[in-house]
Amino acid sequence: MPTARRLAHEFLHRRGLTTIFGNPGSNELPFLAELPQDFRYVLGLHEGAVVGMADGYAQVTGRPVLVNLHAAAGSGNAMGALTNAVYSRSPLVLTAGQQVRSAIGMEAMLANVDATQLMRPLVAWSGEPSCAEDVPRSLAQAVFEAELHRRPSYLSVPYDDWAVELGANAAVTLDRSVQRGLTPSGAQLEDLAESVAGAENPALVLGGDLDALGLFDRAVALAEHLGLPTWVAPSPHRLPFPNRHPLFRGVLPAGIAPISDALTGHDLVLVLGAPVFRYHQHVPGAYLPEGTRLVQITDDFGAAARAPMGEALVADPAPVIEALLAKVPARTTKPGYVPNPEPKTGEHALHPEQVFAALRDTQPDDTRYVVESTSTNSAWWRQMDLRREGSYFFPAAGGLGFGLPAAVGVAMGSPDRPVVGVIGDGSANYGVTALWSAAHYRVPVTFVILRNGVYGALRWFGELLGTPDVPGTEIPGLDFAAIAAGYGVPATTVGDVDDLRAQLKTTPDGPRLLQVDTEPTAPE
Ligand code: TZD
Repeated sequence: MPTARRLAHEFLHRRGLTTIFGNPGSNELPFLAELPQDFRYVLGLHEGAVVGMADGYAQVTGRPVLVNLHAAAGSGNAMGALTNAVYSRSPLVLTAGQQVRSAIGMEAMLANVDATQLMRPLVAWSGEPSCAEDVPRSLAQAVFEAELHRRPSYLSVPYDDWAVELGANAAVTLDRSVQRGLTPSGAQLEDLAESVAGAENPALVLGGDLDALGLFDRAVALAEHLGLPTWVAPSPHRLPFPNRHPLFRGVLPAGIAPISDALTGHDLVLVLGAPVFRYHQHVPGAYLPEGTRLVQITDDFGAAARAPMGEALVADPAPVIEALLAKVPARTTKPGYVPNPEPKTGEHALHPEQVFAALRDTQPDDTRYVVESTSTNSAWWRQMDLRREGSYFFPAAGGLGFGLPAAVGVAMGSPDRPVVGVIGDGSANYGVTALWSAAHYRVPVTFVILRNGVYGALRWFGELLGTPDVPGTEIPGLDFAAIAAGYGVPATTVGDVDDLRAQLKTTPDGPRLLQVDTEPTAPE
């Protein structure tokens, strides 16, 4: 009879979950034993980096990814990074080893006490099999829950379960398949098409989901077909539309009143693949301008239910886009792209705009950028010209520690496209151990560290909140060239802009880090 371990490996193999990101401990070893040859175990040295790498990998492959964590301590370390994976809707299947069944109740070392409660607020589903016979079914459920909800799931397994031999029923799980398909009814699509065709001045707001679902080009087709002014929904973690397209109006500001101002004059706002809305700084006001109707299309039940205003249709955005293209008459639009403005220059160090202009001019058009630089937001959008799907990734919940590991995971999951991580000198510390994984697995990724010596975004926020005099916003004395060398990544501190451009034109076959001194700026 096959063991629970054998069936679990076979199930993961059949579902294509053969790349495992993890940091193991004693409780996990029995699961990892006898791992088939074609599995790849990617070791991260801290669980925040493990989840960040897995998140990046899941986002570019669009597939569920297995994450291997150590009991409660490893799960706790992973939790900050998990907040980002929840909002990026990454189907991570988190597994944690549990003490042997007889030792959980008496709280032996490494017992994960109340394991199913630990991650519950964050994950789509959290479980622990009630007996060894239920291990294969529970693992399958964890995978399917993550896929169906597009949200991480969590499974704790007592480690004495793995060697138990199971009966024929347990193997039936191997043949299961679970699919999703959320196409709206014909009447719902007709209604929507009529609303759009009948609107005088409609607008489009696009969310990161569209990019995640491979709908970047279809979103462009829709905006062009209807000639719609197009915004990206606030706090974007991905870019669903080319940012220099003539119909692009920018990223919506993340405050209630400013969004209302930006949407003034539109009688219909169609929101595709985004929450309504992911606000950040609290700027109170009316949710929508007078006379504006908002219709949200999302496959995320929670996002539809919790929106404070508007109508929602829970559906996959793809059939909705195709129906609008087919049913609503075309309007003419101008082709071409809007040129970038001249970059601002710094006095004592490079202005971030000079760095971004250098990236734009030197890196291939299909480069994927993983960005975790919080005060350079407006400089970024002024200088970048991103025209391809899957070009931009940002921590979806604003939790720092995503950028550096996610850049590694993105590069591992998509070896056919160049990857650049643009990371602030504050942000880089939260996921810094991913440098070791990049070096160890020779992942071709360029990290550009913007060293401005401060928590720039917090200074800006301090002004906004009327609390400019807060402590703890200066971080002098960090040397990421030295830190990177310690983890095995070749690194250079760049001098002037010509030096930066010259460095960026070279293409190493492994990871490298460029440290650039930059002037502090404000995100808006
Ligand atoms: N801790 C975590 C896990 N996430 C956070 N978002 C913060 C703390 C708070 N925080 C921000 O929201 S931005 C920021 C912090 C500390 C400063 C980041 O500094 P940086 O970038 O050098 O990376 P800028 O461009 O100087 O802001």
